[in-house]
Amino acid sequence: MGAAQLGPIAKDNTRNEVVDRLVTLMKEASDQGCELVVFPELALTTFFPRWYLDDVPEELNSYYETEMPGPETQRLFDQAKLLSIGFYLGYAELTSEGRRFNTSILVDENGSLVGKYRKVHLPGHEEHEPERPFQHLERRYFEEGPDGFSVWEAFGGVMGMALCNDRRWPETYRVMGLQNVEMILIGYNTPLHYAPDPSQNPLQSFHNHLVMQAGAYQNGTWVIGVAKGGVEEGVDSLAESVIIAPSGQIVAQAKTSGDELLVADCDLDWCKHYKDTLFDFDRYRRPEMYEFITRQKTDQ
Ligand code: CDT
Repeated sequence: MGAAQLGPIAKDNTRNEVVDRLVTLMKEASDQGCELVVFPELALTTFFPRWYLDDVPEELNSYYETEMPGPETQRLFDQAKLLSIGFYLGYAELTSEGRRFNTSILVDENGSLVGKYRKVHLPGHEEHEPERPFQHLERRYFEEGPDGFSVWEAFGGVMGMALCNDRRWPETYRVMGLQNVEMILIGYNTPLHYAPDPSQNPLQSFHNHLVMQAGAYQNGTWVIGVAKGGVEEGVDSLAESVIIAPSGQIVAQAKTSGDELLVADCDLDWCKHYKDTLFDFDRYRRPEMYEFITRQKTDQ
């Protein structure tokens, strides 16, 4: 497995410049024997939800893909096929009906689409909040994904996808865990400054690993968390990409906040150690005790 962390993408970087970086990391992954390489969330552009762009709609639209592959991304699919390597890629999707999603895709070693995921948990806010040092307008620029968490049989196992904020919610992992997932791929963009409660700022790193390690262990699955990190357009974002085993242990971690490939040998049979023992769902789960979880959002 390769986890291809990206450093910042500037506002005026072209798609071609970004795809060059992705291809370089993909080739490196292939050279190191990877079968699958994971790129971050919104990996083709800068993290544009940091700006309120209602007065410049043509700029806003420029951040979305209307085709996948499109003219600039076809190269990535061709390269994958040439190298016989799969990939996960996050991007902003604009559908032919004009719907906007924060999306990821899983592509196999023949360059064919395995599955598509549209982000379920959209963080941030809908309206311009000028008092913030920067915006987090995912709730303005995207619709909540309507399809939930699926899994796909690919790469000799059961694969799942999620995006960034999803990783903080235990339901994300459990819904896929219940479908016997063996590897969950998660791209993220996490600013180090959290405006609604800056007391959380120094805990970003801790929380990042806490949730993904817990999700891996409690569901007996691999979790691959891949950042777009570093200072992007003045906003510092968490790096610390990781490959986490079903034991909850981190087996590889990024050392930089730039473009960096992490590699690990991920034996999917390791999942069985947890799925067939302590977390034997069939034997030990008590779903009738958990009805609150799907009946309501809160205790209201
Ligand atoms: N991209 C994304 O989902 N980022 C959020 C930032 C915190 S909410 C403003 C995250 O959960 O990491």
